[in-house]
Amino acid sequence: MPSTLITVAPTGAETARADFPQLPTTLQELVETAQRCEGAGAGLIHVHVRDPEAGHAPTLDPVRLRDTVQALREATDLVVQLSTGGSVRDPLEKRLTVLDAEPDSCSLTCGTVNFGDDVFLNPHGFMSDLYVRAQEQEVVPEFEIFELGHLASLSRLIDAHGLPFGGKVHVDFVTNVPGAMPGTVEALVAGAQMLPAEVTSWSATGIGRAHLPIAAAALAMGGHLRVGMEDNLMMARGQQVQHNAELVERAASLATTMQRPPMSTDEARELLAVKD
Ligand code: KMH
Ligand code: ZN
Repeated sequence: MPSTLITVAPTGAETARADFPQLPTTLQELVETAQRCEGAGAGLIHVHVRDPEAGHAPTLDPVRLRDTVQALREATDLVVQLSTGGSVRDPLEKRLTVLDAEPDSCSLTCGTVNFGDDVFLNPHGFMSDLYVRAQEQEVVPEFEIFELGHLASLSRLIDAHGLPFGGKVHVDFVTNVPGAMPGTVEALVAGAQMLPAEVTSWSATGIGRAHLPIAAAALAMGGHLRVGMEDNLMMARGQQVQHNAELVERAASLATTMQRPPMSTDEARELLAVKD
């Protein structure tokens, strides 16, 4: 029976801790979150680090990043993926240094995109540098697709530099960001039909109210799942998420019902070909 990679994105860079106190932002909370989510069926954790001494703001501080990777490795078997997207205010040069923390995987967004009232910058030169650095530093990228044209940028990167470290190509559709690709079945089907031939697996997430319908559509289409408070803060209308494990549990239950049970962390490592 084919299984499902469940990625949890527990924190993100956009939600303020002051507005949502259950958001995990300290290292201790992140580790506890990772352990519970692993128990609930997650195979990979997508991490944005916060600085509790600076109002829980997003940070790319190299020591915090390295400590976070190490703590998650010691406490769980999850594939540890660091965000190189950071927040919309992080400089490109600093985003490249995320790889120095030696995560298993890193996100690599395949183009600039409108991001609510902001712009999330990913010019071609930056993507190229990140792609090559990830190859050199033996980190497996996950290609974030916020717009269908990002798939053409991914092809351009593969054509120019060859396959990523490990030889697999995993794509994640991030749908329903205000101003970008909508969180609709039609958009997801269009994306899946346009995937470059080199792609070996894909997952999808829907921001906000697209979270559940995109998960259901992705499962039906043979894709994998990403869930978490980075993308969605509500279980249902009027019912806030209290812990990321609730979203992982719901995803695992849905996947099991669809005869695609959650994959183990070993299977996740094999799927993505992360370094041993
Ligand atoms: N925080 C967004 C600006 C990623 O992690 O690579 C970018 C983002 C994507 O979350
Ligand atoms: Zn992210």
